Amino acid sequence: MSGKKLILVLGDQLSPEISSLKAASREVDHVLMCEVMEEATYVKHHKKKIAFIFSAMRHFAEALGKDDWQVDYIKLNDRDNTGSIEGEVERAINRHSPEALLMTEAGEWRLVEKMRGWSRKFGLPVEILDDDRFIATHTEFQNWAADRKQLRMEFFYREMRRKTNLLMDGDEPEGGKWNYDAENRKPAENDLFIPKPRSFRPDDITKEVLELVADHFDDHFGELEPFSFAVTAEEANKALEQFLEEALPNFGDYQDAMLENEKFLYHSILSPYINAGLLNPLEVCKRVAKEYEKGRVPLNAAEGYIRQIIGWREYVRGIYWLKMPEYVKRNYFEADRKLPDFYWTGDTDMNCLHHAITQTKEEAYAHHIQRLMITGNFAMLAGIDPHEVHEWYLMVYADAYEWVELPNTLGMSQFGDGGMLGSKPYAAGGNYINKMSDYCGNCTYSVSKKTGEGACPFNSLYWDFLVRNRNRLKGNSRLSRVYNTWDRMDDDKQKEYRKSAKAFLETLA
Ligand code: FAD
Ligand code: DLZ
Ligand code: SF4
Repeated sequence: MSGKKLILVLGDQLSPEISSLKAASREVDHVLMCEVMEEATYVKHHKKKIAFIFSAMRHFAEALGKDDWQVDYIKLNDRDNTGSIEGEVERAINRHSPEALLMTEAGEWRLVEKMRGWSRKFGLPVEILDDDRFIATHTEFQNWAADRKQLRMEFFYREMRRKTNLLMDGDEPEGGKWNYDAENRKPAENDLFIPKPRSFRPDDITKEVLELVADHFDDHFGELEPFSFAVTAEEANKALEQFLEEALPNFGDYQDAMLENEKFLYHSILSPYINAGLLNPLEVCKRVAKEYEKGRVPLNAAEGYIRQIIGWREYVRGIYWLKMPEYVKRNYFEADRKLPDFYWTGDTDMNCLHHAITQTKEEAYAHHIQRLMITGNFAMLAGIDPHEVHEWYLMVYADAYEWVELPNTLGMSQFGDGGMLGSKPYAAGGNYINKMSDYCGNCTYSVSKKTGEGACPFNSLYWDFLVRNRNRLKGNSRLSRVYNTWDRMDDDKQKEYRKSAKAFLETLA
């Protein structure tokens, strides 16, 4: 395409190497970036998430301007802002009369669908380029998935290791094994030294955004301040450097651990930056591999971290584009209970849920095991409508975009797709939570009590979930031992479990 183009850059495409900018000319073309109500409210995102995106967008537009790009930046409160990306594209077309529109594919299906209609709507050629921040293209994932009965992450991950050559020793995986997860399940002790993630003081741009968000999104979930996110690539790189130095060596060992007073443990807290474009995922993995090569971190930490990015992250995106749009409607267990109010307040006597939700309100962050085994596990055991659960996760986390959030929530955590992502539901009673955390020691409920007054609700909900859904799960060989245990229980004990679960579920209504 030759002639003047309009380049649309979205709020999660904040990278100078994004494919749309690589294909554009800073002398001839115009870049459009816009803060719009529609994106901030199609679900009511956490206040911190909106502030992070808007501030990162403003800093990125400023950097592009300094780099001689011609940028139209539309602020949320600009007088003529139409409130939607489509409306802003139309206004920019009227201002600049471009001969074509150019953009990198949006991350979410709903926006891509809209963009597909723009050529007809605006009477212009529209070119949508692949998002090459990802390692696998849609076609590569489709080819990998074709003819496979089971789409297991582990096998896809090996392909990505070969493609990127990360932690490879010729054709073989470094150290002889592809996956060191078995070494990564240590519970954390309270006396461990745990570093704090890097935090950043708001500059004038961020301060202006914080005021804007306070004015316009007061009724959204979450606490806006204190706000300490990185909002530029330079700051995000500082956060990465600190993670590599201080937390990565222990990342593997304590990946599944939870501590009441440690919100971040040895996690990287880089997902908002990677997903928005401030950090490039492959570059992050190369830095991690280098730390291993230099002997500064053990293999289980480096491999575990790299697997999360080139394995899980790429794999969930592949599933999303393979299965949308019908994927979002899946509800394997036909669960229909409403999301309990305490998901919005954190106000519950269940100490594990209280902590995971309160920190989500404060930080727009919870780590993977909190998302999977506390809030996710509870929602599945209690039979909450997975669509409500999905919307909650999409709203409350600073790193949440549907392409990554939906397969993780509906698939991995709720088993709503019937087992595409996981070979069995991630269901667990109080014992698991007690083993991996220190939550139970300060809980009103007793984790060792199985039923009746004061018993940990996870214990009875676990069995109730399995029994309620037996017809749907009985063919799963990985659950046969669990069902055998249930069948060997005496009648009275079984009844007690069901009665306790029923009584508890009634309190949720
Ligand atoms: P670390 O533990 O330091 O992991 C390193 C990086 O690996 C992350 O930054 C992330 O980029 C990647 N990663 C790890 N696990 C996954 C995964 N399962 N899927 C994709 N990438 C992964 N992640 C999101 O980025 N956005 C979401 O909206 C999101 N929703 C989730 C919902 C549920 C129910 C669950 C169980 C997980 C979800 N995840 C999501 C995955 C994971 O929980 C987050 O990526 C992680 O907690 C981010 O924190 P971190 O950067 O400290 O991660
Ligand atoms: C998440 C988000 C928010 C809150 N606001 C904007 C915005 O005002 N303008 C914009 O271009 N992008 C925003 N985003 C990110 C988009 O929602 C994201 O690009 C799509 O969900 C596709 O992943
Ligand atoms: Fe959570 Fe049960 Fe432990 Fe309380 S006792 S913290 S409800 S697992």
